[in-house]
Amino acid sequence: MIHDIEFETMPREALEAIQLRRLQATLQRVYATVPFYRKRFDEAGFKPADMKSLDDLRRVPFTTKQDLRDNYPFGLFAVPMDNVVRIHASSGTTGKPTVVGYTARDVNTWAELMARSLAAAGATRGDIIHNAYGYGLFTGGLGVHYGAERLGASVIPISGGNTKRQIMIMKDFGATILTCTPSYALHLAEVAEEMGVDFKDLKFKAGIFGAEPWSEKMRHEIEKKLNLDAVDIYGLSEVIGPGVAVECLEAKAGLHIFEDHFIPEIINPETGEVLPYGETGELVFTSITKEAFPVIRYRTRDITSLNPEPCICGRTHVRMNRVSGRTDDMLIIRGVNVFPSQIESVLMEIDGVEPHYQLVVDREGTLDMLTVMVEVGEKAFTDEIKGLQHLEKLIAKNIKEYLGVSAKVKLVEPKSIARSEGKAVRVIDNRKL
Ligand code: DLL
Repeated sequence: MIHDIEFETMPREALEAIQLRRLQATLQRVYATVPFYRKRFDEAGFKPADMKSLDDLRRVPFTTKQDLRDNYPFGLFAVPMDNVVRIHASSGTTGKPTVVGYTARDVNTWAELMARSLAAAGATRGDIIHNAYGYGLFTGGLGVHYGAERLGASVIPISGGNTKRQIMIMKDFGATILTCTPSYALHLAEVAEEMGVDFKDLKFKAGIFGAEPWSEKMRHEIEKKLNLDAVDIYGLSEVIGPGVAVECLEAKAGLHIFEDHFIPEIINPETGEVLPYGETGELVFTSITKEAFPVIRYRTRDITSLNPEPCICGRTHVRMNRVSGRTDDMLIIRGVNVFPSQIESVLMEIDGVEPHYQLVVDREGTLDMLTVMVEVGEKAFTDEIKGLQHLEKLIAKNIKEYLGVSAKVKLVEPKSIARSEGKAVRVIDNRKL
């Protein structure tokens, strides 16, 4: 289902004309109202009036997470606080959170984009949406909530946690769409099984999962265990929250970026050079309709590539491939670059291994040690020791073979790795670097 036929299927030429107009207006506005941007542009010798074609965007300086931190909390807002009606923040792992603001019009834009996203996964006004993204400063809960109401669906604002109660409610209320992180979806499946509830007896048709990286294998696992179609949704607080990009149910092959609101670029994270379609690098966004907190060439640190091929669903917006990791997620283990998602792909190829894992990095003397803790299914765990040792060896061998790094593998009991209600914690780095 396409929520906004006019904009989501707009011919590229018309779309680009709108992008340029909106981009010019945004640059003028931030230059006039945000001292940080004025200074940055001046230093780079860039004037908003220089923006003559979309290609000129590459002349504009980048904005980084550090810039946001330096202007904590409200320094990059482009409107007076009188016009700000909502504030969210993303929890940083270290230090202060990143703070973002919305005007009434921004909240309206966001609701529209989330309505588009839910519709892309097949949701209609007849659906009951069980929304298990956390409500609060995190954008997941309220983002989905406003989109669901905009669509006219019934939304259950269950938020995260109290998992047994969630299972009871989804069953009794007959929810048809599930929204939560992919790791929490798997946890819901696990708890349902313990309670003797079979997802086949529930009414879910689709789930809209995001806020953390997940793999194609994990999609199949979720679809099988929860008996629904699983689509990927992407977003980040700095850009607006969830609803920056979403997969369509028809193709489930990459996420359409809502390009009438955000201009994506892929850059080489080392040099800042813009890369052509298809090449993998760091995703950069410029918002072109936001009022309170516009972002100009914001470096997301997310790694992906863009796919301009037309899609069977009819949307003309470019697709981004799954995010495979973040530039700051990368572990360097004895000189080898390792992304958690690469370990996940190796694990998911092996029978008997569950999609619950954690990477622990320690430093012994001057040597980095990577330990991969991974759960095995009940059946494998009750097997004899020999079988388990064989499995450990096989995992270590595959990691070495595919990633070129030696890891200690520790098989752990089913359900022994902490479950998360929101984003899963995949890496524990004990090195004091
Ligand atoms: O996670 C917004 C969101 C909520 C997206 C609900 C989707 C669903 P932040 O807390 O600011 O915002 O975290 C943003 O999460 O830069 C990515 O690294 C990661 N991320 C978000 N969606 C995906 C996804 C929300 N589908 C950061 N795949 C981003 C992989 C994702 N990573």
